[in-house]
Amino acid sequence: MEVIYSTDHADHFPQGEIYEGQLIRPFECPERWDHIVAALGVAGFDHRSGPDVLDFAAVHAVHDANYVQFLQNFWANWLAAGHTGEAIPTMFPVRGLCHDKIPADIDGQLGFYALAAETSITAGTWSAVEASASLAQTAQRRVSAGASNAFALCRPPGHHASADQFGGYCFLNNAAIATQGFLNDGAQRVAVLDVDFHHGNGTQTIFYQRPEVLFVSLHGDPAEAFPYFLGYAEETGQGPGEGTNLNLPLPSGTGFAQWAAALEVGCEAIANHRPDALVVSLGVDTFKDDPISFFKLDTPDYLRIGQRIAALNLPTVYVMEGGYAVEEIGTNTVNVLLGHLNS
Ligand code: OKP
Ligand code: ZN
Repeated sequence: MEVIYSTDHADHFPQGEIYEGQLIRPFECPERWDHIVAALGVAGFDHRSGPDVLDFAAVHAVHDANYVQFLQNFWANWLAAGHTGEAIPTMFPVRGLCHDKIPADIDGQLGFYALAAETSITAGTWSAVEASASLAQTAQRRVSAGASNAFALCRPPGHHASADQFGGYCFLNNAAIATQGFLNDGAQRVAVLDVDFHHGNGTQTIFYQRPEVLFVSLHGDPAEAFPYFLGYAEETGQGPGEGTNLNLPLPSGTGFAQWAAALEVGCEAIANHRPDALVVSLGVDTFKDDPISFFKLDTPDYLRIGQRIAALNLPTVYVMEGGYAVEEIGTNTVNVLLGHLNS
């Protein structure tokens, strides 16, 4: 399995995350990447490449052009406004205080395009975000060109990013860009399987009305877990996309037996969709010791996840999402890939 990766991820290293009333060192940190690369090395994943230059065709097909421009130009505009610290949104268009007009002021824009306040924008954020998206696109193009599978070691992650919102550590939706890339390159139908602990609200909304993309997500029940306002089982798609969204929310304490039963339901739905390609939003924050999640998966379980996904027998792109038990993130991630290859 080819690994697509880039050291540019390190350009995004926010110093602060608002968490439980304090500004803490963010859970989504550069060392996550180091641990994954180290584990890939130990496991012999020696076929590694840098990304091709990002082609914005697929990006603009899933993201709002003004939003992309906002991200691209944000730091220059922030500095021009006289701000020097990293940018943390504090006010949002919410119930009763909501308009489609984009504020002229950069602070207003920051809130307009944000869905949560834990995600800072820094000087190097765009560089890392662009690189991260290019990894997903490069992996997709390798698979569209005939490879059976590929792993895009994305950082920052992407599945919370909607067409025009960042948050939950995400800016561009890497999995959605890969999915759209498959369609652009000739796939009739694509499935996205999101196994990150958190619901992939961004990916869901991007494809909610699109019948050719099936979105399946296993995640912590939104009544109890971020992103709180989406991810319920009753969300099944809309209009022409009705029936192509499958949410499998699970309760606190879910262990592998229960999680694997939900995976089985998800995999059957994927097989029924008859996709030409599969994109896996691979988060390993389902791990028992993850500091911000509440499932109880253990390291060997990740081998079985990869095996089950491989049994779908589809051209597959794995796109890295979350995982915050930093010491174990490498082994858990690599176990999914090893399970896939040794199924
Ligand atoms: C990103 B990914 C809840 C705090 C939630 C944000 C979590 C973002 C997860 N009390 N913080 O899906 O791994
Ligand atoms: Zn997550």
